[in-house]
Formats: sequence, C-alpha cells, structure tokens
Amino acid sequence: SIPQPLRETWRKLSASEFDGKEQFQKEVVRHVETTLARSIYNCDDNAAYSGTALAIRDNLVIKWNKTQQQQTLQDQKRVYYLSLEFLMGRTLDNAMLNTGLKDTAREGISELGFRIEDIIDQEHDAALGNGGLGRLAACFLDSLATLNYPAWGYGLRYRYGIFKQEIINGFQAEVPDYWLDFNPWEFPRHDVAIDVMFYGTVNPGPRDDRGNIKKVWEGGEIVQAIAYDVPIPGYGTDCTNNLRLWSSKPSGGEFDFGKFNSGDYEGSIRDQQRAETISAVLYPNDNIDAGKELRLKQQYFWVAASLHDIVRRFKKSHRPWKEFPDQVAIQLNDTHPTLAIVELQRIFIDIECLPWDEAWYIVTRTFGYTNHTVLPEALEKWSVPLVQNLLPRHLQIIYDINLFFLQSVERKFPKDRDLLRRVSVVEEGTPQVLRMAYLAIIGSHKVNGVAELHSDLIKATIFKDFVDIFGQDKFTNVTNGITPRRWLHQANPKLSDLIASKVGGYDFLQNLTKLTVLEKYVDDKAFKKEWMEIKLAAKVKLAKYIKDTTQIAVNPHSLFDIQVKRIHEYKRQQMNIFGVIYRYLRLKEMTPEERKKQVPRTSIFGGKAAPGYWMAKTIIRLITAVGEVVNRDEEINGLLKVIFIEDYNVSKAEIIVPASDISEHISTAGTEASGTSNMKFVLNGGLIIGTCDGANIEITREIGEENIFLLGNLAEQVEDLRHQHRFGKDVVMDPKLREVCDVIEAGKFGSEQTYSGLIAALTTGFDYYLVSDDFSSYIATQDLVDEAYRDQDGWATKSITSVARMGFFSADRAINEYAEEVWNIEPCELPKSGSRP
Ligand code: Z16
Repeated sequence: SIPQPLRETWRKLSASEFDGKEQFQKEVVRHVETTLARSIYNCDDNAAYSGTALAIRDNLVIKWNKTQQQQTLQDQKRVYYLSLEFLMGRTLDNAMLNTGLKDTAREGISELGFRIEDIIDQEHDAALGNGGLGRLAACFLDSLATLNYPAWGYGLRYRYGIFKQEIINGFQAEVPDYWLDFNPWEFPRHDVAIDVMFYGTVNPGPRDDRGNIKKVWEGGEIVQAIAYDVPIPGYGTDCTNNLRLWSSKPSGGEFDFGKFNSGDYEGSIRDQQRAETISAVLYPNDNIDAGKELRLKQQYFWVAASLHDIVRRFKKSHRPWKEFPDQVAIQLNDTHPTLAIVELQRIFIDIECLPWDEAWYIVTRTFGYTNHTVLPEALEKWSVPLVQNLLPRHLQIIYDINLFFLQSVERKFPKDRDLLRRVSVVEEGTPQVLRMAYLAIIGSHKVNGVAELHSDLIKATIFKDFVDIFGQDKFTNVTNGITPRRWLHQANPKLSDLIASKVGGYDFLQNLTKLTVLEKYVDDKAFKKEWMEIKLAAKVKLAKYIKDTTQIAVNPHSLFDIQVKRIHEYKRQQMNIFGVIYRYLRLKEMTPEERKKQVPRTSIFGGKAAPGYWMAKTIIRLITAVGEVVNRDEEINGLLKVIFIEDYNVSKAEIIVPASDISEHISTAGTEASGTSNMKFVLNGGLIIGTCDGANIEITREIGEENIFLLGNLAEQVEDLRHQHRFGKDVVMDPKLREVCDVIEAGKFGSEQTYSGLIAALTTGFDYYLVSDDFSSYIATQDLVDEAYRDQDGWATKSITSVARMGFFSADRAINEYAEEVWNIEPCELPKSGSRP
C-alpha cells in the first residue's frame, strides 16, 4: 500500500550496518560525542562501554528489523515462550560474539585507548530471574534465534530484578537491584499499550447470536501494559528474535488531574503508584510458592497483555479461528502463566463469541506446559477467594473448564468419586484453592518434564491420575540444555579456541556433537598439557577475583571444589559444609607428616537464599563461620580454604564455571528436576560429584560412569527412608555426621543457637532431605575425588573425555525437540551468513 517511489526513496536512505574496524570506531566516537555528549577528555570506561554498546546495538537493530519483516512476510507458525523470568546476564559480549564483531571491536576499542574486557565489565547484569528456570529461558532464546526459529519471548520488565546479596557479619543481607539506569538493549514501544482489567463484577449482558445471555466483566480497575522490546541475536545467523517485556503504568495519563486540581496531591499519585507496583519487583523465590496477591496480579497482567498481542497479530492475517493453532504455539514456562489458558478461552467465548467447545478445542491445541519441579511447596495453588475478587470472570471459566473435565473423567471412569476429588482443579479446604498444575495439564496438548528421571517421576507421582485419563502420549520429556555460545565460547574463550583448533573450526558451537572429535586427542601429551594449562589459568583468574573481593588468598593448585546455586535444603549445601567440617577435623588430628600427603582443597560456595527462608540463611551463616575458623587456622594453612562468593549471578558464573576441578550437584535423589549448572561445569572440563538425580543421570550415561563421582541413595529409596525416619525405632544419626554436629553444638563456629534450626532439621525434623543417610557415602566419595586428583594425567583424561561427550546437552538439541514434538514449527528461511569465530 506504500507507493513505489516512496519505497525507493526509503530504500536508498535505509540504515546499513557498519563494516570493519574504522567504521566501528567512527560509530563509537560518534555515539560518545553525540548520543552521550562526552568527549575524549571525559570518556571513562563506562562511557566507552556505552559508546561500544550503542554502536553494536545499531547493527543488531538492523538485523532485528529485517528478521521481523521477513518473519511477518513468511507468516509461518511462531512460538511464544511465556516466562516470568529471563535471567539474561550481560548482553554486549554475547551480542559481539553472536554477530561476529568481537575481534573488530577488540582492535577498534584498543586503538581508542581501552581494553575490551574492562568495557564488557562495566555492564550491569539483566537479572530478571531467580535461578535455573530463568536462565533456561535465556538459553532457549539464544538457541531459538541461532536455529532461525520464529520465536518471541514474553515476560515482565521488572524495575528491580533479583536482589543484590551482601554478606554482613557472615549473614545475607538483601539490597535492591536497580538496573535500568542505562539500558541500551531495550526499546520502549509506547504505541503498544494494552489495557488490562482487575477486580470488577460479572453482569448479564445482551443476548448473542445463538440467544444466550452474554456475561460481561466490567467496572474494574484498569492498568496499562507498555511493551519494551529486546533484540535477541542468534549466533552465526542474521536471525534476531524479539523478547517483549511488559511494564505497568496507570491507564489514561500519569495521574488523576481531578484529584490533583482539588488539592488531593497524595491521592492523585496513589493510583499511579498502585499501577506501577505491578511490574516493580521480581519475587525472589526459587522453588517456593508464596501465594501473594501482587504476584497473581503480575501473572494476569503479563498473560493478558501477551495474549492480547498474540491474538491481535493473528487477526491481521484474516484467517479463520480454527487455524489459530497452526499459526501460534504458546509454551508455559512452569504454571506461572497458566491463566493464559483461561484468558484465551475468555477472549474466544466472551469477546469473539465462539461456542465453548470450538474455543476449547483451539485453546488446548495451542498450549504446551513445562513442569520444573515435584516439590509440593513449589506447586502453585491460588486461593479461590483471592481469584474470585481479582478475576471474577476467570474464576467462572475455571469452574466450567473443571466441570467439563470432571464430566469427561466420570464418563471414562464411572463411579470413582475419589478419582474426581483427586484430579479436580479445585482442592477442598478452607479456603478452597486452585491447583494450577492441573489446570495447565487440562488446557495443554503436551506436558513435559525437564530431564528423564523427572519426567518419569511426574508421570508416576504428582500427575499419575492424569496419565490414566489422557494417556501416555500427552506426557513427554525434553531434557534441558545450555547454550554453548555463552557457557563455553564466551565464558572460556581459550578452551573454545583450543577445541576449535582440533575439531575443525567453530562449527561445534552450532553442532555440539562435533565435540566427539576431541576423543582422538586424549592421549596427545601436548594437547593434554594445553588443556590443563587452560584450566589452571581459569583457576588463577578466579583466585584473583576471590583475593580482590574477599582479601583471602587461595592456592590455584589446590583442588577447586565448587557449589554455586540457589541455597535450598533440597540442594544440600548443608551436607557439603558438614563434609568440610569433617575434613577439617581429620586434618586437625593429623601429624605434620600426614598432612603433607593430603590434597589441598578450596571449597567455594555461592548462591542466594530467598529473603524469608531462614534455614537457607542459616546455612549461609554456617558456611561463612566455618570459613572464618578454617581460613585463619595456621596449622592447616593451605590444605583447606572455605570461600563464600557474594552475590552469585550470571556474570560471576562466567568466571566461576571454567574454574572448577569438581562441582557439587548433591540434591536428595528425586528432588532436583534437572539442574543445568551441572552441564555448564562439565562442558568446561570440570568433573562432578553428585547424586543420581535430575540430569546427572543422563550426564553419567553420556560421559561414562568412570568420569563422574556418584554418591548416595537412589530416588526409589527415598520414600522408604523418610518413612523409617518418621516411624522407625531407634534411627541413629550417621556417626561421622554426629561428630560434626557435636562440634557445631560445642560452639566451634560461634553461638550454637545460631544453628539450632539446622541441627533440629536432622533430629526432631526427621532429616527430610536424608543428609544422614547419604553422609558416609558423600565422605567416601570425596576421598575418591582426592585419590583421582593425585593422578593429574588420569584426571585430564576424564576431563577431556567428558567434554567430548557433552554434545547432547546443547540447548539447540532441546529446542529442536520442542520444535518437533511440542510446537510443530519450522525454521524461518533467512540468508545464512555462515559460522563465525
Ligand atoms: C526453578 O528455578 C526451577 C524449578 C521451579 O519449579 C522453579 C524455579 Cl524458579 C528449576 C529446577 O529446580 C531445576 O532443577 C531445573 O534445572 C530448572 O528449573 C530448569 O528446568
């Protein structure tokens, strides 16, 4: 509809990407001097970062626009990944690597008087997530773009991401993370503004075409969703997808002028603040359901805006509604977006006036649901009165969905009252609550777990009845993966370069199974030496970081034993620190001669505790207290150091992950759905000590049992053991663990009262996470680790062999499985620009 001559004029003037070093430098300087209004005289590292980011961003935006135009033109099926969390970390380095501009930028920026590393280090992490689930979403976006899939992410633009952790007197303190001061990676779309309603009432309206009285939801509070778009570049392709984050503001202007004019200044901004509160802050909980009203508001706000956007885009194609699932796949990242199912049904029946069954058929074909946990305390349950008040029409629709579902169950399994009670979305009690996972299953065509064991467990336990009702085929497994671009090439460039020199270039970054070629070199002395030197260099770098931030010197030649992840009882950092204490006690008993024969170890911890999770905070305190005692004990000096790295986040992970000799993944069997840092550590040549849980099992299968240190009871034994703890006679604590507890209770690490809860969990709390059952196996396995580490050549063999066999754990493989098994989408044809270093 745009006239040809006008098109020609625009085409001639169209922005183009810079090419080569000089053009890059020109763009950087131009941005520093004009966009930032600075000069050579006041261009510090931070201004240089801003200038570089803006220059790189320009190229990114050009690719992004082309991709979006091309995807619109091709009009293929798209996937929408709905996630309340996207734990992106930093963007500049990743954008340079993915677009192939890093070498150009490094040289260009060095001639302008800066080091690229210093500039990259200026960037604030985008930390819109808690842990595994949020980082998985970020890895998936990277793979979707790299594989040219037409895909959008939808999330919330939190003003405050996950809190910054400070350690004060050994305890965690939380500091707000205001990250939006300068964020060149987002583009506000003030023209994409969507009204979202809360509260109000449902009233009878006019009759529809078929003579039924319509239900009208009206009179509620309206909040506006403003879109902020973030470009997501693929690696070695021009494909640049979109991540759309919603920000809340009051509808119809900044504040109430009526109130303002009549002198009610406070009242006039109160509504504004209420609206802005919705996207103000990320809930800092990993694997725990807090059930707060504001969280429910966040969920509906984000879901309603996203669905409105998706439906609007579909309507532009003027296709019949029944083709909706041929154009749209929506993936629910956990149950957080489950209301999307209800909202789409509401749009179809209340607004587009489709008959219920027709609408429901379309809805169920559109959604897929990923479950990430079996922990009961993490499964979302919303109180009915809360939903009734906030979303009255949605509650009615949920009741109808449930009614029709229960009727179908009744037809299939007549007279099984208990089954109906068990599978009902509504759980009886005071108050009644909605089981969101059940609603997600009923409203989706595919349900998946995130590792084989986990997918088997959900079918056998929490969702067993639903397998009987819907059949096996609805339930599937897609084992998680990680992007090798960020987690190998970006975090560990030296290792990536060495690998590339052996496997025939950087193709392996897009086809990770090519790593198998490395196995040819396990007996190559020179290669092995280089391999181990790179590991040592990564440890030296981490040691320097530790020295700079904690003033504690650690020996880079000691065995680096790392556990970094959210602090949670089920992940058992307590077992790790108890093991450290046990090691310390043994070292203290030894003669100086015996001590000389020991393998020196550095135990490194990191991770945030949810602010209200007291036990997790106590575990942090014990770790820091053990560090205070051990690190200054001259008698064992050098043989054991205990470090807690403050404020673990994505950018710190990029320093920590390449530096492990061994990393710990020691959750109680059956509790960690997958884990993804296990994959990151092994991909960087670190070995694992771990339980038979989550993806550890598949890692073992891929790399071989001889290359992993497994310990502890199996998932199938857990139920029995817990029962014994609770009801068995004379259950005794493991004597080694008893010894450790005695030392803690004797006040060796400060007032024993600090740790009374932690000790009580093992005794009066029936040791739910089976620390006592696994402790001796854990200690014995750590001894095996020491033994293996003495043989550095054997260790190098394990390390190289493991990396060679890690191809399966690429997020690209996971995304291809989703594309084929869940979404039924194809890549978008784009001119490929080939692989890049
Ligand atoms: C989360 O990070 C995970 C599960 C969950 O229910 C909520 C949150 Cl915020 C994690 C799992 O604990 C972890 O095992 C898994 O690897 C990760 O999700 C990604 O699937």
